[in-house]
Amino acid sequence: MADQTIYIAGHRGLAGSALLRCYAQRPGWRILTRTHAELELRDPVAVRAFFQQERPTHVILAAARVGGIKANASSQVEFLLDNLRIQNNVIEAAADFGVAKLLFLGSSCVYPKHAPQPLREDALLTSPLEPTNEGYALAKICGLKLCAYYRRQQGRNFISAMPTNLYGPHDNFDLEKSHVLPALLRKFHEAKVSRAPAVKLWGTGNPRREFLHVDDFAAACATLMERYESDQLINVGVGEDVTIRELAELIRGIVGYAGDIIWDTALPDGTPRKLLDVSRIHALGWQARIPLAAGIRSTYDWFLAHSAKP
Ligand code: GFB
Repeated sequence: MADQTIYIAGHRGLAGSALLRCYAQRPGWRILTRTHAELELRDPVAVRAFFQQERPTHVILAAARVGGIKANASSQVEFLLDNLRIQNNVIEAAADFGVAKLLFLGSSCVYPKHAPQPLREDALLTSPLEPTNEGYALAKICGLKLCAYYRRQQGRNFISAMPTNLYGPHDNFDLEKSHVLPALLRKFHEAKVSRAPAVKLWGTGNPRREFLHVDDFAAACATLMERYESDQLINVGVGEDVTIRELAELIRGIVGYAGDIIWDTALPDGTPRKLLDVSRIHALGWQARIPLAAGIRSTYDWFLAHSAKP
């Protein structure tokens, strides 16, 4: 155990920083990280040189270009190209330099827009994708397929997990690029501070989403690194979802904002629902523990301590 080195790619992001916290508490692991300035994962030469020199035994690929519905829909070129480049470089180098196990992180948006709910792993590639994040989803599908092909063709122990919408500390709170949960925390907080009469949210509020705290997700990843060996992808979620309207009411209460909510229906709803079927990962003994309200409260505390500009 002592000579195992895990490379956490993307350790400054939402998922990567939680993985860093998780593995820092686990004995026997040497943790390897590189900032974006130190290692450009889109550069195949730099990635190969890094793997050749550092020789990680394990890899979790949490580095990706990510964003909410607006960023995804307006930058499909970058979401497709950057993610393909990052994952192709890291997965190929991991294979060529003898990595013992690699976990690739996908997303629940790999499933078709109108697949039956809850989304089972075998719904993959059964009908068209949601258009607002098609570029990102296609890149993630290529990544999970590449891992499966390496396993089948070369016997590599590469696996792929599909997380639902994640949230928690170190999330992106930029209103143009963020996902809904951090965006709403910031919008309600700023409206409370400025005593604004109303907050404008996007879409109808009717879509349903599932939210998993990123510390629960990191624990799931550690379970998969220990216990999951298959060319079949595996969902990581809570098993229950809420409407965006219910989420907004919950966050408004936690932040303590008394004003109104206006739904801007000119902005897109995205996929109507993406609740994951989590029976496969429950069978491995993992399940989500952090209740949504408690997770939002601690994320709001983190936001206040780190990014709030009153
Ligand atoms: O989290 P989100 O941006 O992405 O939006 P997706 C979820 C829902 O919240 C959509 C609504 O129905 C939005 O219209 N919403 C309401 C808002 N107000 C806001 C707001 O102020 N900001 C944001 N961002 N949304 C992403 C994908 O889809 O989910 C990615 O684009 C990825 O590919 C990620 O899979 C997990 O859940 O729709």
